[in-house]
Amino acid sequence: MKQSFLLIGAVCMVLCVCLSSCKPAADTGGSKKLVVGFAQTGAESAWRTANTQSMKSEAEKRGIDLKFSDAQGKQENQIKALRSFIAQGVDAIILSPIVETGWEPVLKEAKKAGIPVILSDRRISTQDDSLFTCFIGSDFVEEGRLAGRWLVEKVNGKGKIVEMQGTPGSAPAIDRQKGFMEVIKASPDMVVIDTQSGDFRRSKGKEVMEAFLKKHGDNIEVVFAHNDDMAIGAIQAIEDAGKKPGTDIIVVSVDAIKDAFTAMVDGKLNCTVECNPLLGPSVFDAIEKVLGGELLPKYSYVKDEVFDQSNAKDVIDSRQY
Ligand code: GYE
Repeated sequence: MKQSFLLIGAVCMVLCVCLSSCKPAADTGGSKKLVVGFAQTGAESAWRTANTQSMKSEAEKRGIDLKFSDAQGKQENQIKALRSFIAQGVDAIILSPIVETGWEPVLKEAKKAGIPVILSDRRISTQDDSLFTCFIGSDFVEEGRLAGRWLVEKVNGKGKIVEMQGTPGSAPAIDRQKGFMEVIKASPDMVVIDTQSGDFRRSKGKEVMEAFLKKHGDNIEVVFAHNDDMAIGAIQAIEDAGKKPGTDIIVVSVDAIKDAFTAMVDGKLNCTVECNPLLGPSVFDAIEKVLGGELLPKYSYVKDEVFDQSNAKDVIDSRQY
């Protein structure tokens, strides 16, 4: 009798410990759904559309209630979204920060509320790393280096370059420029003759390229665009000016979206450095682990590849975005 009481007691204890420590993440059995807020930057590029899609479909697959907010390119909208997620008491927050700075106050509020914040895609600049749980995305400095290395080899260390930057103050714009400059500086005959932001948008890329062509004319030998959408806009402007993109002007960019592969197969884009937007699976893995009490590495980087006209045809059909 005494023994069976002890046994029942032990079973109860195990059950209680499990019920109190197993967070809803492990609870896929249909009781409480995990609620996650996602503060997305906007819909500025094909990369972004693929990223949103990856997050949404992965949440659906896992039965997670995803509260999605599109900030339409404005940091103030992202901050508002974060405050609303905190007020709703979500289990976790995913933030793709538009710019690097200005996040401390709202992240302190999330920390105080005990809500883990996963930075996805873009990092922030802060002295206090405890304000976010972890970062998952690409190494943008390395992407800039890869673009630079490919270009130096292509033009034999000599070329007049115009640079099309992404959103001012954003991690990918800052870091891709940094990595690219680091590499080309070693070749004194590689010169960036002008630089402008095209905000990661196709239409802006076209406008900026039109202005570059007006100002510098035949002097432009290379376009380095911080993303494919701007490069594709630039390609249109180059064609409108009666020149051959990919031949008269070398075009290099980042992201490796499907349209970039089409442009490479058509001979209009020379090279793209991959930046994988399909972050849904790793971000939700991280969330489930964090809510289950696991410690994660602070920074996890996705591995990216370089594609150019020599291999574009072989891989175009296998591209997922
Ligand atoms: O390269 C660009 C998008 O943050 C990596 O944002 C992302 C960048 C991507 O708009 O196309």
